[in-house]
Amino acid sequence: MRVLVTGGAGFIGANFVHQTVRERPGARVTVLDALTYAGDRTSLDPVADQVELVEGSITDAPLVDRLVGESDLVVHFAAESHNDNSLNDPSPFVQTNLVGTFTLLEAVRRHGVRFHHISTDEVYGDLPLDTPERFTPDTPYNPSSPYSSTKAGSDLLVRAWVRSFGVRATISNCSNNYGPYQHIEKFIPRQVTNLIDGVRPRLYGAGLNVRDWIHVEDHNSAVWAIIEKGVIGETYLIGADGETSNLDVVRTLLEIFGRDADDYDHVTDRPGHDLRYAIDASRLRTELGWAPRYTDFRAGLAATVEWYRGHEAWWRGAKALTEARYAASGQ
Ligand code: NAD
Ligand code: TDX
Repeated sequence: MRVLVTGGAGFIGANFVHQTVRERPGARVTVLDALTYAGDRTSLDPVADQVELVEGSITDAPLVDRLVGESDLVVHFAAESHNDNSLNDPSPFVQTNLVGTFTLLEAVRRHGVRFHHISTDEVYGDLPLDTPERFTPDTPYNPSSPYSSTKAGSDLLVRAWVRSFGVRATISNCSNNYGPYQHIEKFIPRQVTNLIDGVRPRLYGAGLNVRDWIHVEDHNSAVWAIIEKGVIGETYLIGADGETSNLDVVRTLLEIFGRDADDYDHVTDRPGHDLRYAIDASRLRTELGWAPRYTDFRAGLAATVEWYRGHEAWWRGAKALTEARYAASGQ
């Protein structure tokens, strides 16, 4: 099977390519990635001789048409993915997340190619802190940020292309991922690399916001379950019952690093900061028989810390610039 992976030099996409090469020897993988600040070709080094990397944008219609025409399946990870960046400059989010997804949909429509769209639980907005309520595929869309609204728009484009044009597509909306190769602008790798540098972790606001953490390997095994067993036109929520407050994440990291439990700082909160995300993934478990393997969050965090300790060359070059950008926003 010829698989085109968009955004395969980013965090989740690169881990997806590694997992696919490892577990599906029959798959021939091509990556289409614009290698923005968030993409890194070295993330594909471990599989470089088994994967073709095409540097280019998903908004480049002729390039997309050619690559889609040579594929049996498109798995679409490429996106502008960081909420804080979307608050500073929404423009690339509209281009990549909306126009890029539209460009891919038109190509899979022309060529009749199977499409899987990777999306986020943030399309549903947020939940109160103190309820048992969780997101389901029936939760109304209510995105908060330029990032989540462009992801919501991209999901709706996929749904319309399925209904109006018969495109063979599925959608997954996943909760917060952690693991190797995540850009150090994101919460967990930012604090891990701060702690490696002896810098105190930085919590937005009071740190009470809750995220539903899932290991990236579990996200990607769920994506394959949907590709292989999912129903065309359906939306699947991916989550692993990992609800944790940001403060508790920081406390666990401090404990892993042998630092004092109060060794962190509160910084300026994110405007419009979503309070809580929580996924009900029962459909994925009951209908598709999927289950997560990384159920011990502390062990997963400790392994992630070890990965960043062992791969300083991968992240060091971006650290000063990333922190300078945060400093400009008081974060
Ligand atoms: P990332 O920012 O680490 O990687 C994005 C990749 O897309 C990068 O390699 C970048 O170079 C590439 N890219 C950006 N614009 C492009 C363009 N115009 N053309 C081609 N490539 C382009 O993001 P990630 O965290 O790996 O997220 C991947 C996908 O998963 C996104 O669609 C995101 O919305 C979704 N998602 C992420 C999370 C999470 O916790 N990180 C959770 C749920 C869903
Ligand atoms: O330094 C920080 N301090 C802090 O308290 C940073 C960078 C973040 N935070 C908070 C904000 C959030 O409550 O930590 C939480 C996680 O922040 P991010 O890593 O920026 O993730 P989030 O905004 O929740 O979005 C992530 O999960 C859903 C991904 O970036 C999205 O791509 C995905 O769709």
